[in-house]
Amino acid sequence: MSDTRSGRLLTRRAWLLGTAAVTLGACDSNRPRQGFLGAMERFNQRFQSALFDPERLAPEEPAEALTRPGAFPQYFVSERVPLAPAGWALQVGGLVARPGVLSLDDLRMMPRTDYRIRHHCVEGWSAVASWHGVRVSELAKRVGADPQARFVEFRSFDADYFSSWDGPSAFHPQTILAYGMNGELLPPEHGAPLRLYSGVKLGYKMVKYLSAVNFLPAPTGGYWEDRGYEWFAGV
Ligand SMILES: Nc1nc2c(c(=O)[nH]1)N[C@H]1C(S)=C(S)[C@@H](COP(=O)(O)O)O[C@H]1N2
Ligand SMILES: [Mo]
Repeated sequence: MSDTRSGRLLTRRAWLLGTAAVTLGACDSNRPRQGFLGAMERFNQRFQSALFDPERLAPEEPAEALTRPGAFPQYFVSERVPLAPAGWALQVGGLVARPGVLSLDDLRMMPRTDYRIRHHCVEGWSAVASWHGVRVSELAKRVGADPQARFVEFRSFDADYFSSWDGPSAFHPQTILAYGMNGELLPPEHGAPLRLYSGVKLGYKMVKYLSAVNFLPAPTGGYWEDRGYEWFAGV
């Protein structure tokens, strides 16, 4: 999704939401958290969390299914491709025994996970790429995340884009901090130097251009989530 098109997107999403959407004004994106729709959203979140199976894997796609180079859509809320600040490192904090910063090399020395899966954007498109990186669960181990930290927040240097996740989805074996795409270094258009990727969430939950990961006792919303989009957003 791109910010300039959010009005149209919310309208389209409003149709998808059906009657509940009547109160979801495209220009009044804070409303959905209140009243009836807010209650529905909380019910829906609990329902989806309860149904979530942490063992279920998104299917691997065959090599032939790869979206051809250049055809994988690119989204960022900034006007131009966000470029990592000089001396970039990932800040890790929250309820952890060892807060601090990790360089890309630190992350690349950790166990690597690879997969080729399908991406699902709420706008209706999908595409296939292979991704590699380090599991969020590995990062949690490395920094000594407290079991009380049942949520993980991912922040970026792309404007104020961020998202917070439920623990079971964040610690799923297919949820990674990706530094590679299609066998190469992650390109700037797709979130360099580091992005979140996963088989269990819709596109907007997978924060690109990561700057920080925080292990938290409560959720903090997100860029699109705060504009009326579903918080759980499982695929
Ligand atoms: N920082 C940041 N992360 C983001 C977005 C964004 O605008 N900024 N867009 C999200 C959306 S809506 C999707 S579908 C995917 C798109 O990833 P891609 O650009 O690699 O296709 O990134 C997600 N992560
Ligand atoms: Mo998206």
